[in-house]
Amino acid sequence: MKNVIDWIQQATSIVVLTGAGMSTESGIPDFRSKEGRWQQVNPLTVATVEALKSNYALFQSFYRARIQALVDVTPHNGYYILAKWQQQKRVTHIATQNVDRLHQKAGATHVSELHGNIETTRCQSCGKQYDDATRFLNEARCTCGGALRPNVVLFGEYLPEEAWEKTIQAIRHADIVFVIGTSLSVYPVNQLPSMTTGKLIYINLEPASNDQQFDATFYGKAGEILAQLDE
Ligand code: BV8
Ligand code: ZN
Repeated sequence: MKNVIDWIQQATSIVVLTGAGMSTESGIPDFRSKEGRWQQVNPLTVATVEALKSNYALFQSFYRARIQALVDVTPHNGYYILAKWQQQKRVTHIATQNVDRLHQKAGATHVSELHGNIETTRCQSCGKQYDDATRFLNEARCTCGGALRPNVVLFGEYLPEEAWEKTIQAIRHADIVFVIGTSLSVYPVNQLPSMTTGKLIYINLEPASNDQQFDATFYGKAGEILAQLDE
């Protein structure tokens, strides 16, 4: 712990990469833990373009429930610590696989949303963008008649290019990369940690199969460990 606090104090460019485990302390379940979403539902039946096309009602109800569950959710203290480090210019880049926008709600700016977000919507047919989810929740159809969908990256889809490129650049130039609350099982984000020449730090409730690459590992709750590091 003390070593890592020294590294943080000396660093000039810290990059943060988060996953669903960063949001469980705010009450949002993750995907692959015991209580994770993918224990109840097979992602291929709800989070693919094939799912959208073959069973739109199921696709819509899956995402509707997640959008509605976000209404009363607020960021926990760990999110505020990361936003503060960003304001202090210690953190130079935040990238997330989460679609919940909790980093932004805690005051972080310029967050690279590698898997998109669930608050905005687009048309699967014409690509028209809607800046909230109202029309997706109520009418489900675009003005063109096409099916609406959240602006998330479904399995089999490409990641948003700008967010991806910016994150790679930031990671290459980082002194420290924090990887927080992710099982590192989803490609291509799981390729990012190995791209740094800086120190690599992992904060997660449990070990991951590919965590030998880290210079320091903290197994526990992200909010609690970030509070200890923020001394
Ligand atoms: C792509 C948005 C190029 C939507 C998500 C076979 C078939 C089909 C596809 C593939 C295949 N094999 C490989 C693939 C590629 C696939 C992939 O990697 N699949 C894996 C799962 C096998 N990847 C893709 O399809 C990607 N695109 O490859 O494009 C391409 C294109 C065409 C053809 C070929 C190639 C796109 C992936 C994006 C998918 N969309 N999200 C939505 O949210 O509905 S990803 C999905 O996993 C989740 O949604 C989440 O965003 C993401 C990452 O998960 P994690 O964040 O890591 O969450 P997880 O639950 O796994 O882990 C949480 C961890 O936190 C746990 O370890 C837990 O212990 C810990 N934790 C819990 N609480 C705490 C905590 N830690 C600390 N503190 C706590 N309090
Ligand atoms: Zn349309």
